[in-house]
Amino acid sequence: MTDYTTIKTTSKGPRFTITINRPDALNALNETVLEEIEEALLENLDADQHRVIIFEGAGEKAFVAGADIAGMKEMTPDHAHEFAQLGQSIGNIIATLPVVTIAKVRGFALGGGCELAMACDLIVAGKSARFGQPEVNLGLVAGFGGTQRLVKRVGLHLAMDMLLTGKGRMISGEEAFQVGLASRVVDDDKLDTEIDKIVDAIVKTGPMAVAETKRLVRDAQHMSLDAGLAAEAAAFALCFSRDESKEGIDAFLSKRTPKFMQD
Ligand code: DAK
Repeated sequence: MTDYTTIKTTSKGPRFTITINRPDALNALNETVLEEIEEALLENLDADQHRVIIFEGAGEKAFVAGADIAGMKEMTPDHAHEFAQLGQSIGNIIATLPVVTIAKVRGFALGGGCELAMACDLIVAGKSARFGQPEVNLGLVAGFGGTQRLVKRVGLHLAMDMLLTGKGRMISGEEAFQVGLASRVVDDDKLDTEIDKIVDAIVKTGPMAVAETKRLVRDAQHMSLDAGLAAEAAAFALCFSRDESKEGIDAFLSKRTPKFMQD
């Protein structure tokens, strides 16, 4: 594994974990963190081995408390544009990876941290989680998808409340689960066990079926229903040209565990 300065990566069987490792700055995202995450995703991930990518923050206090505010102090508009492109590129990579991405959130997930979590397929929150979009407190707008993704997850009025009142409206792990922002919520000390359950479930699924399902669900966010249904029918048909579905169906009918390989 590559040595990084602001993140740690671990590869264990089907899981690849990226730990944002700046606990003294509550894991704030500076350019180095973003570059290292991008490199870890593009160069260290092995699609034949890894089925799940987990993002977490080092320490007990924060997942990620946002973009690094100190690093933005002297930023020029051109530099801010490059920073924006880097952040958006990571969001796109996470969204289009053929494997499942999970944000494991304990403590603060603010600004760019809330947005990084929302870019993932699943958010597993500890009860200590605090989600918020406090960019307006700094005289900024959200820049990593917050104004777009949050409204789709939690609806107009809660998104407006969080985005317009900033630190005035952070939501807990429990509330995030109730409003559909978090996929699951558990006590902090049960987070790892809960993620183990998810990984155990995913390794029993067909990798191509999961990748296609992820693509269809993501595309549904910006497609008409008719176009989405047509894409789903095409993907369903394609399954029948693959060994993966033959194996899944045969295993079920033979009452055995399927052995899925990448086609
Ligand atoms: N950046 C840098 N350092 C941070 C930080 C941050 N976002 N958040 C916390 N820290 C540092 C603090 O400065 C402090 O450092 P020392 O003073 O110890 O050196 C240390 O972490 C511990 O923080 P506190 O002492 O403040 O801890 P408290 O428990 O008192 O308060 C807090 C915790 C999370 C409520 C507070 O730290 C806080 O309000 N932090 C800032 C949260 C915030 O405003 N986040 C949004 C940042 S703006 C873009 C992509 C993304 C973005 C923008 C553009 N492009 C793609 C265009 C995103 C923008 C943002 O996220």
